[in-house]
Parts: sequence; structure tokens; C-alpha cells
Amino acid sequence: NLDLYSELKELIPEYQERVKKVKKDYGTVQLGNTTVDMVIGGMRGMTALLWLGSSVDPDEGIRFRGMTIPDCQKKLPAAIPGGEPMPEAILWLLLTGKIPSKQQVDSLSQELRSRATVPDYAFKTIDALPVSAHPMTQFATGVMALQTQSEFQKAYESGISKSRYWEPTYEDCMNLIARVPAVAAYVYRRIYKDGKIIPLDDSLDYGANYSHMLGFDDPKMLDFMRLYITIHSDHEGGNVSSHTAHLVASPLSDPYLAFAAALNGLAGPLHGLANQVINVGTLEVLRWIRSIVAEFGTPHISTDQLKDYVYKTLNSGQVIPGYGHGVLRKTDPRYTCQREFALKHLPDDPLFLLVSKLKEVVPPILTELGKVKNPWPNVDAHSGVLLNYFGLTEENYFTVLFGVSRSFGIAPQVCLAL
Ligand code: FAM
Repeated sequence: NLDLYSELKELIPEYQERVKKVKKDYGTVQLGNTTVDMVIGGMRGMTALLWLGSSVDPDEGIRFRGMTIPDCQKKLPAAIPGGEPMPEAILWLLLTGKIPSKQQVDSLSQELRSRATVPDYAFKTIDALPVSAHPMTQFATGVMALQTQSEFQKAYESGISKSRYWEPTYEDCMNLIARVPAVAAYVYRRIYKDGKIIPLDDSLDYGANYSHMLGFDDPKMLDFMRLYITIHSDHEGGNVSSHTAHLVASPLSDPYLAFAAALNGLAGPLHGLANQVINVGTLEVLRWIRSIVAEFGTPHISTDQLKDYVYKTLNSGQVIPGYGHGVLRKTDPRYTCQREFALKHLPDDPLFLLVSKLKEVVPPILTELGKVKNPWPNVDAHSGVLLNYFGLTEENYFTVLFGVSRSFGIAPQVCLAL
């Protein structure tokens, strides 16, 4: 099938049968013990959700339907020869478990463009907020305004049978994924570029279009945005945004309501016991790196100076942003692929060189503390520096990028969990 809906129409009944069989054959199997630590610590280590799209191994990191990030970079179609995997390809993979052909991905690009019209009242709803409102507040408000278009809510009110719930849910997920870049770009242009809106370009694929609507047309940035959306799309069900979406969708709240709730989880500041929460790390990482450059007046800093700065940050009671993780116990493969991208496209960027030096300096110091379960860099240790290089320097906006990406991971879960 060139059409994702037809592909799913065949797969979903099989999937629903498989879930029924697991419940029948294994429903009473124990999945570990629940401890007081888990309950107080935000369910860390507790197997609590059936999550379809991805899994996170502490040592290996993320697998999307069994595929590592290098697998995806090798096997998923790219927009340009030797380019990064396209978000449309990861969406097809997450929903179907199959690797799409370039034709299937191109037809999905076209379909998402055809679904991308945002009603004016969504923008007007955002306009009711002060420009100074946090980008995530403006973004989530715009998503809630889109909820008036929910196909699932209409279908449910007209008495649709339970076995067909997935169809209007799928429509909502596809419309939502198609529309969030325009809403997210509207927020960026409203806050940072005097409201000068850039319309969608019918010749561009999803990731490139989002970058274009933000105002960034460097081909390297278009390809970084494809990689960014792909690697941030899903990270199993234990993180706050994915868990929230699953929970809110469970009483048949439609995908718009579930995704808006997920965004509010994603917007929460990161402190202490949060498990694999959000990319406040990115926001912190870039600010932290800029503070290092400000302190020494140059990004060219010696290893000893860097060590001193890391100790100074720790001694002031702060965490080292971009390091550690609630589940991972090795370097995040989402860090590694961004490092490879930087080595390929911006090997001499001073902030990239500083990020590289931090990777040598920080882990031994965190290990020395004797309490850090994972001293290695996570996804956020790198993304801010890359976005900054391409001109997207407003770190307060970064969580919105993460939110656009996370709509790709939430859709399959909401569609197929019904
Ligand atoms: N710098 C300093 N101390 C750290 C640390 C870091 N990067 N990571 C963990 N620790 C401390 C942690 O604060 C705790 O100390 P206390 O016992 O004094 O409270 C101790 O080490 C044990 O923590 P843990 O079990 O190793 O980590 P947690 O599962 O509690 O927390 C994180 C995981 C991500 C919240 C934590 O590593 C952290 O705060 N990292 C820095 C912020 C960051 O990069 N967040 C982005 C997360 C990113 F992966 C994402 O998902 N987007």
C-alpha cells in the first residue's frame, strides 16, 4: 500500500487479536515487585505500561520497533542521498512496524501537507495570550484550539462501534501531526520574529517544512531537523509526556486532549526524581555552555579550566545539564548520532568543540561523586549547540521542538492502544 491507512486497516485487527491473546495466556504473570522507592520515585523501574512503538535498554538506549538509531539511519528513506532519516519514515515504522519504501514516505509527505491547514481561530486563540507567555503555554493553547476538529469526538457522539474507534483516532493523530508544525512555527515567529509568518512550502517534506516555517533554509538545518524529529519522536512509555498521553487517552479522551496533556508534562521544569523527563536539559545545556564561554571570555577553554567550572557548578548545588538519565546507564545514542552529525557538518564550531571536551571532563567527575547512576551524556547534551549553530538560538523555544517531535511517538500509541 502507498497509503498508511490501508496498511493499518490490515494490521490493526491482527494487533488487537495479539493483545487479546497475551491477556488470555499471560494475564496473571507477575511483572516484578512494586517497592516503596518506586511509588515515591515516580514509578522508576516499574513495568507499568504496554508500549508499542519503542523500547529503551539501559545500556543500549532506544530501539524504534526493534531498530537502533544507526539501523534507522541505514534503512529508513532519506530526503537527500546520504541524508538523515525522514520523520515520515519513523511515523510509518512506529505505526506499522515495517520499513517504508521511499514511495510510501513521499506519499505520506504529500498526505501530511494536505492535512496541514490550521483554522484561523487557533492562531487567534494564541494571540489572546501575552507575547511574553512561555512558548510551551502558547503551543499547548494552540493545540487545545485544534481539538474542536476532533473526528473521534464526533464519531463517539454518533455512536461508533468500539472495534472501529481506531479509525477516527487515526484521523485525529494524522491531522494533529500534520498541523503542529504550523502552530509551533506560529508561536516562534510571533515571539521572536515580530509575527512575520512563513507559509508551508508544498515542495518540502515534513522536517524541512518545519525548519522552513521557522525561517531556517540552510540545507544542513533542514536535514538536522529531520534527524531531530526522528530521534525525539519516542522514548518508550516511562517518560512523563508519553505516559501522560497514554493515561489521558485511556478514558477515550481524543488525541488532541491527550497530546495537549503530554505537552504540559513536557513543559515541566526538570528537578530531582523525574525519570526521563523533558529537554529542559537542552535549555539548561545551552545556557550553561554560554555561561562557561562568558566566564572565560572565549569558547577555547583548557581542560583544567573546564574541570574547575564543572566543580564550581556542582559545588553551587546544581546538576550538570545534559548528563545522567533516569533509565540509561551508558552514553545516549541520541547524543552519539548528533555528535556524528556535528563532526560531518560543523567539525570546527567552537561550541561543538566545547561539548566534545565536556564529554571527556564530566563523566569522571560525576563518577567521583559516587551517587550518580549514569555519568554519561544524554540527548540534551548536544541538541542545543546544534540548533544554536544553525541560528535557532532562543533556548526557551527548544521544548516546543521536542513537543512537535513527540507527537510522532504518541500517535501510534494512542491509535493502537484502544
Ligand atoms: N549532575 C549532577 N548530579 C547528578 C546528575 C548530573 N547530571 N545526574 C544525577 N545526579 C545526582 C542526582 O541529582 C542524585 O543526587 P541526590 O541523591 O543528591 O539527589 C544522584 O545523582 C542520583 O541520581 P540518579 O539516580 O543518577 O539520577 P535520577 O534518575 O535521579 O535523575 C536526571 C535523572 C536526568 C533527572 C538527572 O540525571 C539530571 O538531573 N540530569 C541533569 C539534567 C538533564 O540533563 N536532564 C535531561 C534529561 C534528558 F535525558 C531527557 O530525557 N530529555
